[in-house]
Amino acid sequence: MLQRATWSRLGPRNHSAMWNSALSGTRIPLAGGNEHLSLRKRGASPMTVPVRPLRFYRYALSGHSHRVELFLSLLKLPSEFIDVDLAKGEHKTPGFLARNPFGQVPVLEDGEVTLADSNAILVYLATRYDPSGHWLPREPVAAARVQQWLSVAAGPLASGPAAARLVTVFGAKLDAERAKAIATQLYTVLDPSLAHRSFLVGEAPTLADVALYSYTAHAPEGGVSLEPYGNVRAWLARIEALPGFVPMPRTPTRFTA
Ligand SMILES: N[C@@H](CCC(=O)N[C@@H](CS)C(=O)NCC(=O)O)C(=O)O
Repeated sequence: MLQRATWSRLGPRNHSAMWNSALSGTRIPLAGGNEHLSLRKRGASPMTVPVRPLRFYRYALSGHSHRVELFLSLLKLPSEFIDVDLAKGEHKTPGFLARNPFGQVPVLEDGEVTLADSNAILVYLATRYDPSGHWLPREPVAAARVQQWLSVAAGPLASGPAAARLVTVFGAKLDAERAKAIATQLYTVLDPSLAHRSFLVGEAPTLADVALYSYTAHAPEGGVSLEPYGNVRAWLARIEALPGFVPMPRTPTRFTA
């Protein structure tokens, strides 16, 4: 049986001066110095909220699910969570396969729209429900940079730290050493790229940060230590300080780095 948990995050929260300036159309400098993200002015695009709560099919210990859960919370969108028990194979039942033929969580339903794939869902939510425009900037270079990191999330993040954690937490029969080597390569690139900017695509958080957060924060559960990567750890802390941040549950494992 799919378990349902009603969950809703509505109501005003304190926004930092940066977010207020973002909402009012301030130009936020991006990495590299010469590029700027022109944020849409308040009211320039319709501020839409779902007619009814979004239905979110997830597995609580899945980083792919968590990145969507995190973004729903950051956007304060009313949502209903439906827990899919992967251990019991609920993701391979006809009912679930009708929602996602790949038989994977997460899946989002918004009225008549059904979407699978975490990054696709992030893009949908940002495009539809983020009036500020900063989570998925339209400025060409910034948009391309966000996409670049989404590809990293679907590539080395999945085959590196996420795969290493699958081995230690879920007993997956994967090559743990290879996964850890990919993770090391990834964080060796990621760490210096965060040396001179607050977030992956500049001074404002974007979908890039949401997509890379969950499996990076939980990399030590897979035996991937973040100790050598001070910039990465500082970036994780900045994401955790965002209004609306929600963590993914930690999984105790004897392999934790
Ligand atoms: N590309 C997909 C990957 C999702 C994924 O790997 N989901 C895992 C849980 S983290 C899953 O459902 N695995 C079950 C399976 O593949 O059978 C996404 O980004 O949503």
